[in-house]
Amino acid sequence: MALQVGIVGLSNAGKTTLFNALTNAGAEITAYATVSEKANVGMAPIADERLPKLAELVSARKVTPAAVRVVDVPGSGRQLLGGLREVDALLAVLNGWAADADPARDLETLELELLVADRDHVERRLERVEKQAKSGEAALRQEVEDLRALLEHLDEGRTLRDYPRELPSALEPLTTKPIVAVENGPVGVDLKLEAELAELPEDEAEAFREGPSALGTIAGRLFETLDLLSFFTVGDKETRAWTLRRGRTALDAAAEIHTDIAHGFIRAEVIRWDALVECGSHAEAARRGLMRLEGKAYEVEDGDVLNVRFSPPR
Ligand SMILES: Nc1nc2c(ncn2[C@@H]2O[C@H](COP(=O)(O)OP(=O)(O)OP(=O)(O)O)[C@@H](O)[C@H]2O)c(=O)[nH]1
Ligand SMILES: [Mg+2]
Repeated sequence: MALQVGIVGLSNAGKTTLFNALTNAGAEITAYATVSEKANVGMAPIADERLPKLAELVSARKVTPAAVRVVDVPGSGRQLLGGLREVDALLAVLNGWAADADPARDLETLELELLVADRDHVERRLERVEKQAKSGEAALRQEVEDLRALLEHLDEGRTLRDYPRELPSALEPLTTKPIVAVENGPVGVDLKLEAELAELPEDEAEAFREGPSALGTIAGRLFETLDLLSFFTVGDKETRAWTLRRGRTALDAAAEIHTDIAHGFIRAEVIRWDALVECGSHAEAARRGLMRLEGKAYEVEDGDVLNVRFSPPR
């Protein structure tokens, strides 16, 4: 399951512009607040300069970067924000380009809107569970009590993050998700330019930029915030980058590739990407004794090239 990121921001902050820059999906940008309630959903490839080097080794016919699923909802209304409850992280776009821009103030306003949306979410859940609890089931009665205590906490002007107890497990709050703030404008990231560059071939876009791609920087901050790493699978049919949470195992990595591969997992051949590039081929790497055989519990490291041996399903 690909990682999911939700774009949030006040009306007209540049959310859809960021969505287009990340996904090159060409969603409609308007100078007025969007009236449609349709979310934009797309895949954003994560650039990784190690990938083409690995692909070259095997003359891969297909090169597939890792990708995150990006969801962009118009405005910041409560119902709309509900569409973001399943994402892993939030990207907050702050207007830094308008004449009266005040990104710090906007971030505060946005955080407040997220909190209000979460309070609504808790209240609605409470109403629903109160009805169900009439059946007398103990677990439900307990949840009603927990939700009431939480609502009281929020109504004292406090946040979900500083709630001293564990949150009821059925909740899907927004304000406890990791949040990466992106200032849209001359000081932060020029998203309008990035969205235009996304439509150009990579080498032409590169020539326009002075430093590293702003989107690369955003992806880097997401990786840091979510504690992610990249691993690779290298083959002549397809060479591909994947993302995984730090601390996960070879078995988790296998499941990321395909559930059948995880089910039939026997061993993983592992080599660091730069060692493989230096050797020039898997055969040479094996000859030099640089390919390790690892089991299911092996903790995958950033830059690992994995080849999972598995018994196919019968
Ligand atoms: N000058 C300038 N204008 C920008 C920039 N980013 C976005 N805009 C403009 O701001 C307007 C709104 O951009 P959108 O990306 O549609 O904003 P949004 O946050 O998706 O808006 P809603 O979905 O309506 O909430 C458009 O007219 C954009 O062209 C920027 O970096 N500089
Ligand atoms: Mg929009």
